[in-house]
Amino acid sequence: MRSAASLEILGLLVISWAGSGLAQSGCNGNYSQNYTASSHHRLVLSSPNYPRPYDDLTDCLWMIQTDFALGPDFIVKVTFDDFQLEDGSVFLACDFDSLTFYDGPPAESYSHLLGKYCGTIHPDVIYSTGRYLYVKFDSDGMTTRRGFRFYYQAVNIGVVISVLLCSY
Ligand SMILES: [Ca+2]
Repeated sequence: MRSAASLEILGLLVISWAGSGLAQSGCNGNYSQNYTASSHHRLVLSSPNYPRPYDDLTDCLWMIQTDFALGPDFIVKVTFDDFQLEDGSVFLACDFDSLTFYDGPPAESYSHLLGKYCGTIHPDVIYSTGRYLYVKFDSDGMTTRRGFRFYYQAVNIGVVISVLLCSY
């Protein structure tokens, strides 16, 4: 169980690491990186080692934000391409390995859970409600799988709402 204080510390670490410009080399222990979502093309984010299995005791945290130049009307859209984690769905808790999405903005990111997934069950698409989306990947000390790969891009919220309304 994480306390609010430890989450705040984690948030500060995200901010400091995000500014450090580390190249992505996998997530051994704690690791973080921020990415900018473009409206022109989708970019890919995958688990460490993908498509080879991720390691035990991996703890990754990424921040995805829309390109600031796009302005406030753009949100982050995630589209799953591949998803295979250890299935630890005891009471749907995903206690073993998990991929979790949080809505921004940064200061409140961990209070806005969008979804936590494991096994092979996931939604097709995830949207943030604003410019920021946080992605957390955790694995425990035994049993690994292939991992995940998804695409992310910045999309206009007006277009998203139109599409969602038309789908009903
Ligand atoms: Ca595991």
